[in-house]
Amino acid sequence: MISRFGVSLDSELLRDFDRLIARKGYRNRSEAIRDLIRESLVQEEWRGEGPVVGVVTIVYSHDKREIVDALTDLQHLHYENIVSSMHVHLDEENCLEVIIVRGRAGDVRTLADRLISTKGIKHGRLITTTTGKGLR
Ligand code: NI
Repeated sequence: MISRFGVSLDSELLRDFDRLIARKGYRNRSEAIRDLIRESLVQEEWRGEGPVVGVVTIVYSHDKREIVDALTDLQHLHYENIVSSMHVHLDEENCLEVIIVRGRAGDVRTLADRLISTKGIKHGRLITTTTGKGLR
């Protein structure tokens, strides 16, 4: 079932919004607003106790063996929160690791923080997404 509702807002804000959604390729405001609402709901899931899914990306130099060891230890310690991981050799020196994580938001965030804060990591990021359950 579809519900319709009206939204009142500043015309300059609406103009900026229309420009933004056109650039992103949305066909209409409704699609863009639906995605904004879903994004808020997903971020709310991450504040709750329910299960979440995320992706951790880390870039580091494999020359530093202690980083590789520390990352492996961490992933074995938290194997219950790790679905899968992929390692890409970016060049002679740099590695990209992509780790799919799931579980309770707090546990997953703690694991991501520990991976990203491992000494020697050049760049790390947690992408917060959803199991899709309960999201329309
Ligand atoms: Ni590598």
